[in-house]
Amino acid sequence: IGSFFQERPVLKNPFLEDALLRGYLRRHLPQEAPFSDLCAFGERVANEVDDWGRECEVTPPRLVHFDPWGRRVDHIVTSPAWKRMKDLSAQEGLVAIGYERSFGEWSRVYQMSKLYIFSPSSGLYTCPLAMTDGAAKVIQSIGVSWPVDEAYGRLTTRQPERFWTSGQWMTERQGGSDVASGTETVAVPQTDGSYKLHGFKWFTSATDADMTLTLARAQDRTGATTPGSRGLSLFYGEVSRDEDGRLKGIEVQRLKDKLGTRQMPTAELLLDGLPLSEEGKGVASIANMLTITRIHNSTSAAAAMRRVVQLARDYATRRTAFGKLLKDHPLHMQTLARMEVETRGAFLLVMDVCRLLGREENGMATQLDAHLLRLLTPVAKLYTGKQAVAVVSEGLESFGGQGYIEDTGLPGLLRDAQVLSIWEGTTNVLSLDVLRSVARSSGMVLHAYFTHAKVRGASNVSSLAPAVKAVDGALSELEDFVQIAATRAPGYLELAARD
Ligand code: MFK
Ligand code: FAD
Repeated sequence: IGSFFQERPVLKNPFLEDALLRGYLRRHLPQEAPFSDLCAFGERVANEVDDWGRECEVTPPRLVHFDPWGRRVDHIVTSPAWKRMKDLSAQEGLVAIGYERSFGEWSRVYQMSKLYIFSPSSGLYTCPLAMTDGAAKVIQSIGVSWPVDEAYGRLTTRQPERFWTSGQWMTERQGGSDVASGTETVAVPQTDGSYKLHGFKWFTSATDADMTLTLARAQDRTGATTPGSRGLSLFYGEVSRDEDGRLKGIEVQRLKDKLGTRQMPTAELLLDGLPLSEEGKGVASIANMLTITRIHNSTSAAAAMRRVVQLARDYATRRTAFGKLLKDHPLHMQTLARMEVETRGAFLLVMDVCRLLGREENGMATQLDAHLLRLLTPVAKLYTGKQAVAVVSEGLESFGGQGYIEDTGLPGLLRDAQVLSIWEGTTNVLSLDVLRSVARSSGMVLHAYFTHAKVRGASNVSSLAPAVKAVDGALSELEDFVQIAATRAPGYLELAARD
């Protein structure tokens, strides 16, 4: 078989390898304290956690419907590595940091920096963490009182034995984007003030969660429900088992067979009699969760790009073609440089959103900050989701054929990137969310954006003036735009059907 064996790309400490991350934190954070934590965590990710992530990939979860004696148990069996990820997440404060707020307005930047280092090695554990963070945020914004105070404490703890993760069960067969008309789950009031839920949730990720937030239509005394968004309420439910290990009030239909995110269980669930207490604000309440999970999504997208660039850069110092290392081929370096530019842009956009979130949560946000956060959250999610697929795909090509080989661990990066533009709102749905934010704020989010661009030192400030003016006109044109799009769409379908 010959004597040549190619050296593989080596994952080094992702914090130390990331000059932009370190530079950004040094420039913005008032204290140096998180540096030692991030550096130590980066070391742990490279030397230990990355292998666990791989183990999650090759040992995907499986569903055991029945015990040996034929009783229905619906056990979701996950790998030991997946369980270690849960303990690690608590110990490292991957959710807690955002709620301890030891670094004031910079706490979110610190937390997301840690997740950014962790994400590509996490075996998709960042998914339950995103939903856990989102659930804590919803509980906090609704008010941390009984019975959810215990849950809040568990979601935000650093103690592994107490730590809980949460699900976010919104999607039903009829509607993932349009949950307002797609949700058929009904909540039947019980005499003790709780509700029993009856319905079928079509996508439930990280189904091994300890609790969930979900949407349902509460029945009134006559058994009637209200259609549309106004009829939806938000429910909290604990996922518990009886002494025999059977899930209480939940039936797991099957685990999904997915393109990627295979490390993590995504189930179809029948909710039947799950005892929940109503929180009562439906879509608007879960919007707080969406803000957090969309920021996590953006962080994971930037992280996927960074990881593939780091590995490709390393590989360029080890692989020789046409008599010289890849790093000495200007064309190859141009490709890597383009990936680097995309990655940097994504990182800076995401970190700015995290900065704004941190300011809002610490009572430091100006009106401008609040508008920017509302506008940039969907923009960052939709843009970085698309970027991640393109950059990671390009990244795979930079390893040549090896980029396509499963046990290098590289193809998984692309599979897992593909979901980032789909879940948590598809690109078009988020584009509409941007329009919603413009309309609801009477255009103030766009004014905030252009003002921000000025404050942040746009080189040609005067050129922004016409743009600011255009924003006023744009609002009235929005209606026309939507109208035109709506009338042209059927035309497109007719055209496509022609020979
Ligand atoms: C690695 C990281 C991974 C992250 C975790 C991944 C695992 C989870 C995977 C999932 O995919 S979970 C499911 C995610 N599902 C979605 O993202 C749903 C996509 N659809 C939307 O986003 C729709 O826009 C939405 C369902 C939210 C609303 O559609 P509607 O029914 O047309 O909403 P409408 O009537 O305009 O708004 C209802 C209320 O919500 C309004 O408030 P009010 O009732 O007070 O008037 C809106 O202002 C509010 N709202 C909607 N979107 C909002 C929002 N408020 C703040 N921010 C938003 N983005
Ligand atoms: P549809 O809403 O049917 O969308 C189909 C297409 O139509 C999309 O291209 C969309 O952009 C477009 N479209 C829809 N509406 C509009 C519009 N108004 N204008 C223009 N275009 C539009 N959901 C959960 O609740 N919890 C989970 O844990 C969860 N985990 C998931 C895990 C995975 C791996 C995946 C793939 C999905 C998961 N989802 C989960 C579901 C996910 O959030 C939805 O699939 C997603 O929101 C899209 O909804 P849908 O599948 O119903 O697509």
